[in-house]
Amino acid sequence: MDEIDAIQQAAREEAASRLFSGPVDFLLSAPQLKFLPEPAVPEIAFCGRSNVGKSSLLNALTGRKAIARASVTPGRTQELNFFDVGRPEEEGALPLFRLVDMPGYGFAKAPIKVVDKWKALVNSYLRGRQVLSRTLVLVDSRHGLKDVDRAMMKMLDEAAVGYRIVLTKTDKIKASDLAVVTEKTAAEAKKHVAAHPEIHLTSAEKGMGIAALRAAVLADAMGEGWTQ
Ligand SMILES: Nc1nc2c(ncn2[C@@H]2O[C@H](COP(=O)(O)OP(=O)(O)OP(=O)(O)O)[C@@H](O)[C@H]2O)c(=O)[nH]1
Ligand SMILES: [Mg+2]
Repeated sequence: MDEIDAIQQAAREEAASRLFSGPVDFLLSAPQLKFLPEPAVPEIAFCGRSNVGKSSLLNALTGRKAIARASVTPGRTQELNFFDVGRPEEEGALPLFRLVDMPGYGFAKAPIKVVDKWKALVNSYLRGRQVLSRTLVLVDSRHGLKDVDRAMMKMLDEAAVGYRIVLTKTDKIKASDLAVVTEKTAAEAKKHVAAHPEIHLTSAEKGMGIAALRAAVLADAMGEGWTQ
């Protein structure tokens, strides 16, 4: 990154940080597709295996401790939860965009029927939602990509939904191991047409990578294009 890039990046992060520290409000929780909000503003969805840290990352990005419910028990988030970001002053005005916390996949402990219901809800939303701008695919940095993640990435490729791969819980892994998993993940991302080539390294716990991801999410929500 040269000096001008670094200055531009700092300015983007500053703008994103200001926006995210402004109004962020829980809108609604949709247990079925028919309860989705009107598709009125861009949406950014968080997906990944159960317990990977989706709700915690949403909290970290918005600087709120518990706007999204996180838990040590996998299967905590069971519905599509919508959060409004950037609510204007005027009554009834639409927010700038929405973040969508989703149930995790690959969770074997809930009854199979329940897991199938979550899967159908998440997949139909991801495949069919017109206002979905981008998706974040979260991957535990200690485990790297698993087959369920690859299946999700393939589905997003086919649905032409652009996504960013976000490695989570980087505070729990040695720097040398993190470098290896990042490189492997980047090599796989290159083979997926809808994957952004950059791999985001984050810790919701320690704040690593959060400012940069905030700026990326804002750019995605505003429809700034990227290609491989
Ligand atoms: N050390 C560390 N722990 C984390 C981090 N992010 C999440 N966790 C922990 O991981 C557990 C799961 O976090 P959640 O945010 O609930 O995960 P989720 O992906 O939303 O889980 P489901 O809703 O069940 O799919 C919680 O105990 C969090 O405190 C992180 O960056 N570092
Ligand atoms: Mg959750």
